[in-house]
Amino acid sequence: MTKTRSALCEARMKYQPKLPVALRSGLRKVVVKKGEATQSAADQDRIRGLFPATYGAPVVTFENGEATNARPLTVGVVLSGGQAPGGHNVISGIYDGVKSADPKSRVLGFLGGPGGLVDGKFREIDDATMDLYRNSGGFDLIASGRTKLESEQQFASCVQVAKANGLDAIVIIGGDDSNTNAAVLAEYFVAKKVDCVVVGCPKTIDGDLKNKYIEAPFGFDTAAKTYAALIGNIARDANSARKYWHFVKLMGRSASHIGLEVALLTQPNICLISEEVEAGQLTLDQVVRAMADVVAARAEQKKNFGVALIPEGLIEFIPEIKSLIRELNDALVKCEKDVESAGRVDEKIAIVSKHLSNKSAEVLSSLPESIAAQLLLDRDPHGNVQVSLIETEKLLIEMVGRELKKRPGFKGKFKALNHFFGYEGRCAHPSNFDSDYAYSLGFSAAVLAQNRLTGYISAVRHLKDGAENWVAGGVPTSMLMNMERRHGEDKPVIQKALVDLKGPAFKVFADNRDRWAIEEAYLYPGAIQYFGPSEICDAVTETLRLGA
Ligand code: FBP
Repeated sequence: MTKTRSALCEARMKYQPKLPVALRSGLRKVVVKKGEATQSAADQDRIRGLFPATYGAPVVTFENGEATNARPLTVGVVLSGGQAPGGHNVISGIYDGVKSADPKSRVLGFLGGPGGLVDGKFREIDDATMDLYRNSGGFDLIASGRTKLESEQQFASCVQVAKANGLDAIVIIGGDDSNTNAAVLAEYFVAKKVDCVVVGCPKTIDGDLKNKYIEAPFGFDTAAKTYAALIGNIARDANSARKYWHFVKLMGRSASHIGLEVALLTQPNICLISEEVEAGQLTLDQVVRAMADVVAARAEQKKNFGVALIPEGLIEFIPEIKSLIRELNDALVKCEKDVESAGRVDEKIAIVSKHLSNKSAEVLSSLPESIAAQLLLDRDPHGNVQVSLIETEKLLIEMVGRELKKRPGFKGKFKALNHFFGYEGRCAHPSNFDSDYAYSLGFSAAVLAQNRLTGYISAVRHLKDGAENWVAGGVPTSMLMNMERRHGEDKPVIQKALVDLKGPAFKVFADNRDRWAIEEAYLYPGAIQYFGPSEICDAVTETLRLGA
């Protein structure tokens, strides 16, 4: 007979995630301590106006004490946006949390993301089902989706669903856009006097959902370590065969946190950091010339090989392309249908260019057709360019190749292979860190639910100090917000945390990259280890370790 589960799946189902001390005795032994009042990341007056009921609430932390409000809770759970390792552990944390308050508590998993909540489609999770998914990767227990909650009809349906199922709380597990959804829904429920709290949990492999209180989203640790394992293997192959350059695009929609973390773990010859490109106002040509300089310098030493990391979001950070995308977002709203119905890419470019400034129209037509076509593709439901579909790694190989041909002094060879690592890491078995952290976030969400704290996002702090020192609590989601232009309109959204160019992680990278460019200083981190010495199995990301 064939197996139904791998040996690792079997073993991971038995792993008991670690919790912060305050949560270890269950919800009946947790009380809430209120801290300082908060304000939004920017645009305070506008955000306060949009979130009158939930704006400015205090940060809360959880401590041991006798809870007087323990009762059976019915909690609805939604997995939203891109997959991230640890999603099932948030659900098991919520499940164990509410059951510790009262075994009659129920957890309903809404199917396929926020759309499942709107449509009232769910599966009730029981012990046997939950046990099968503990510490597993993926979101397949209930699946995810990217529906944006924005219409009155959608909100009214959520009210119906919450009332019909007696929901005490809805937990939305998601990234910046999904937690924005959660905050908007929380505000709507208060306005409509619906007795159901809405809380969020910070998820995204991109690593960009963080602030002073949310030190990292779950999933970043495992995804970065998975890519680092693959890139370490590629670096060793490059160093053995000594004939290929490997250009690797790494997922992470905007910020370059994944690229930076993976660079610290593997020490490649080149790693572009989008935030630095933007800060230096570099043009695409300047980026290409800098890459070609490294290829040429290595070729002088007869090293016609290397590894270059390219963050997925790079294209959006090159100033001229950033302005182009901003203009395109507005322009496409005006001529979407005509662009769609035009057959050839040059026709599409001609149509949209009528709505662009001369400069942006020029930039658009200067790009290879395949890239221009990708920039004209549909935005996701939140108005984001789908950067994972833009083949920046191929564009750069082509442009670096052309640049080297123009250099009479270049006597080396440039044979380059392209890779894109994204989906390879999003559903990996969560590392011990992500298993523990996601479980703790879920448990904290259950505490927020028990204490009727709506409009909050679950937060666990002091992450680099080991679970015994973690501090659990929550922060008002409005605290993370600012106004941004989406689909041609100003919208409240969670501000993305970009790589801090003055931070310690970037400094270590910047201090060492010239040496990494020329030497083969590669580190080979290998696959994530789940069993063995704690310094290997429980290691946090370099980003956290260095305090970035
Ligand atoms: P979230 O922000 O929803 O966590 O998604 C992250 C991400 O993995 C990005 O890194 C990537 O650009 C995007 O999702 C790809 O999503 P999709 O597969 O839906 O196109």
